[in-house]
Amino acid sequence: MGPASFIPEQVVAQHASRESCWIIVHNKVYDITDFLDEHPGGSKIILRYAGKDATAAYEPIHPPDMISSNLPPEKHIGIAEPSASKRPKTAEEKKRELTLALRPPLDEMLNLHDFEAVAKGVLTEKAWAYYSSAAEEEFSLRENRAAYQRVWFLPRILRDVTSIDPSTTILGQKSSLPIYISATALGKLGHPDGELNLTRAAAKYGVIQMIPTLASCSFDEIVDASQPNQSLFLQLYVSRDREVTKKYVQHAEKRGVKALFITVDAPQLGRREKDMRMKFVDDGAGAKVQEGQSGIKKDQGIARAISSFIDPSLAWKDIPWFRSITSMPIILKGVASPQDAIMALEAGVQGIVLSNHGGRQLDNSRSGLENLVDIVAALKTRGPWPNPKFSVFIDGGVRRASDALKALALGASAVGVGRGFLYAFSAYGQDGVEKAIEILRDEFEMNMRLLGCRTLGELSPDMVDASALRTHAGLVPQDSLYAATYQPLRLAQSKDS
Ligand code: PPY
Repeated sequence: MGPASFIPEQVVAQHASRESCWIIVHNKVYDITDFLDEHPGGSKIILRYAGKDATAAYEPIHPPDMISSNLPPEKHIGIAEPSASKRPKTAEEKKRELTLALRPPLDEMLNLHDFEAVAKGVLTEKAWAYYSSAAEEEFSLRENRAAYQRVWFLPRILRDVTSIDPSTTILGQKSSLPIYISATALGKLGHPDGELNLTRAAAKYGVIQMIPTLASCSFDEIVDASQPNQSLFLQLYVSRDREVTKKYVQHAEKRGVKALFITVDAPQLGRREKDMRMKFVDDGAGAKVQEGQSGIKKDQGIARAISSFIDPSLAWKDIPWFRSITSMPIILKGVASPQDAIMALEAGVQGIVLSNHGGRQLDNSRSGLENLVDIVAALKTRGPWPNPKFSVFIDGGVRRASDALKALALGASAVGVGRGFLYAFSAYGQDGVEKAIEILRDEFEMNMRLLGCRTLGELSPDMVDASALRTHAGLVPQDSLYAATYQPLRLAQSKDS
């Protein structure tokens, strides 16, 4: 193909079948007929865009160069020549523009819940469904927050708390706060700059970002956007093709990533029904075909549609292999029982994340906070505590510095915040993430001062009362900040209703 191969959109539109399937991505025309059956998300989803511009659907869920570097050059057909009349904006796009214009000024954001409320208004329905959804009844999602309401502080007084320092070291890397940005996928569903919003804000504030395997931006784009002294971690979904995983991990290490967080709680994706239900709403992006006629089944949800590469056979026996391919610290993300915590210690990894994957995997699994108490007790029976060679992290439901301080007092080394930052950039881009970090920093300063802790080293288990943590009977005050943004399940809709 020469640079002058301009293809009118009407010509692309003629290749809209399984026999000849062309799509436009980033103004380039590709013939993906032979690739249809190899697409990890299945051929059906691509066929919705046959003969059309697939950029909006492609962009949030694929690294930008994935199609161009995987398709052989002869399948790069040319450059799309846009038709004179551009597609009119959909009702949802118009609504989104309006809600973006009507966002409250950033300085009205007082806490991380506020970003969630704004994000809910500005995100597309699909993006909100994907980000906010959790598995089945969403019990674990709600429990992640509720658990924090069952731990109470016992502050100390008269300790000269003029200066407060919430900085720490996470896996040997300096961090201005005992919080890291946890991996959340598909950042471009929320904002055109996707995960780069996090990278840039993290650099400015000395916070560590965990890069997700399923980022919308490519791994290299994210690393290229980071500063030389900025620490990055990597979250890993292990592929069925171990060579792919090996290349990815070794490339990350070469590019300076400081730790590898292997996700171990997602051998199959949980049923996020809010996300799955979205597929019953025709977004107008695809051909107007009826289910059954085309074989297109619209019941997958975004996450399920792209998860088939994850290897369900991953097992303890694979840990030595990971050790052999990298010298980064290895952390298992998604540990939820004392037995597994001890097995991780004995397997020689450098840490664990107590997580139920933001309530998105096994519903009814306990919160990381509740597991923390039992797991710390179990680890204490097996060696020194705190153990400088084995870190315990937790994530899920963290929205306040006070949440993090409770976890730290109970033995966590640091705490991951995923959705909190995701909603911050969905609502306000990089500025939102910076504001969210500032809010947390101010909350740390105030809470530590009122607790009587000048440094995180002065926090101790006797500064919290966790005796109610095991109470699951709903004896907690109503969480109205949370309730205002929680979206209950809805009946399926048709486009016209
Ligand atoms: C999640 O959605 O919870 C994820 O961890 C990311 C993801 C996205 C799509 C497929 C599998 C996992």
